[in-house]
Amino acid sequence: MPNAAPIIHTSAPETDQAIDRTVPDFPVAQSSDEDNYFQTNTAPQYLDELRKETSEFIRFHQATGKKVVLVTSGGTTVPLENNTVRFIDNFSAGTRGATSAEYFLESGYAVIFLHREFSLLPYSRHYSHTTNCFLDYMAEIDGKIEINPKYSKSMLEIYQKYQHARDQNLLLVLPFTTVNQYLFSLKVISKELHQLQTKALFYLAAAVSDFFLPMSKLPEHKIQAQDHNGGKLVVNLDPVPKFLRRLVDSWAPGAMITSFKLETDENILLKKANQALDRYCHQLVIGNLLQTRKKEIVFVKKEGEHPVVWYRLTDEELANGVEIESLIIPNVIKEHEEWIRLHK
Ligand code: 9Z3
Repeated sequence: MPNAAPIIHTSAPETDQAIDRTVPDFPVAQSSDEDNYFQTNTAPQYLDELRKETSEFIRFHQATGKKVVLVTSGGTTVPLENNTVRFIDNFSAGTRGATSAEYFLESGYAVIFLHREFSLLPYSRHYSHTTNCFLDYMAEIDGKIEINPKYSKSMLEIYQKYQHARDQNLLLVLPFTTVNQYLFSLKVISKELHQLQTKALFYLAAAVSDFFLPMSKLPEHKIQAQDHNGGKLVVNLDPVPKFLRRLVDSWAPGAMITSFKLETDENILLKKANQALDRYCHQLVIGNLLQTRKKEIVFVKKEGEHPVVWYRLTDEELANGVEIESLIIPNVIKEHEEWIRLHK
């Protein structure tokens, strides 16, 4: 839950894991190999705590009988230094993930929300990253600070849903910052979710970097301008391993897996979505373009009567605040129900 004192924090680098660069012949990671990734990159120190929290949450919902969805959300950072001053990042604010989590909760799912720390959270998203400062939602009434009556009705509705999720232990909020933290967390959570078999759903909306600097190549300290040719910094990144393959065939076989495919060129979106399905053999790819992601998305499946279906909002719906996730989630849930039915 987004409670007052979360135990795990991810945004500060673990500097005591810095590698001694004076040791010669430090092995260079073969990052093309998925399994090798987890041997040559260091696990976050809090990983056991994350496993414990996940396992307790899943055990709790084995008893309630609820379906559990893992929603990943937000961008990942790629540190360029171990004591991280510089890093590569991407645009994602976590709107898709935070919004989707709310619709899943309202549809009766328990949600594990693995998100980029300080990106949008379910429910608080309505107030946290708007152009309003949170103080703009307040008003001084008779010498006391209160919610501005203009916002109080809508805020009460959101607050009640948020409290319901808290009271019923329906939302487990777990953070990551770097792509390395994301990958280790995904693996651990997936293996825990495996226990739920078909009742587990993966909804991978985080914008995960395709490139990273393996720990074996990461400089310990801030890169100095004079160390480089003419003050230029040339960054040579490795490909991030194709973790989806492992997720499908060994971390959580049995679960239904939905991934997102992001492109900026509409001419290649469907081809890339199909390629992902061929490569990883999971159940559903949701394609979207950066430019229109809040307005239209496409479901791409391998089989079935309608392997490609577009969902679109009209301009009027958009202007009235209708969210595309209100179309996405019921249809993902339909696919999940069908998945459970077929694998009984
Ligand atoms: C998405 O495509 C998400 O819908 C967005 C949401 C990141 C576009 P916002 O956070 O944006 O609401 O602003 N996520 C998946 C992106 C991704 O990295 N997919 C990988 C790929 O395309 C596969 S897992 O290769």
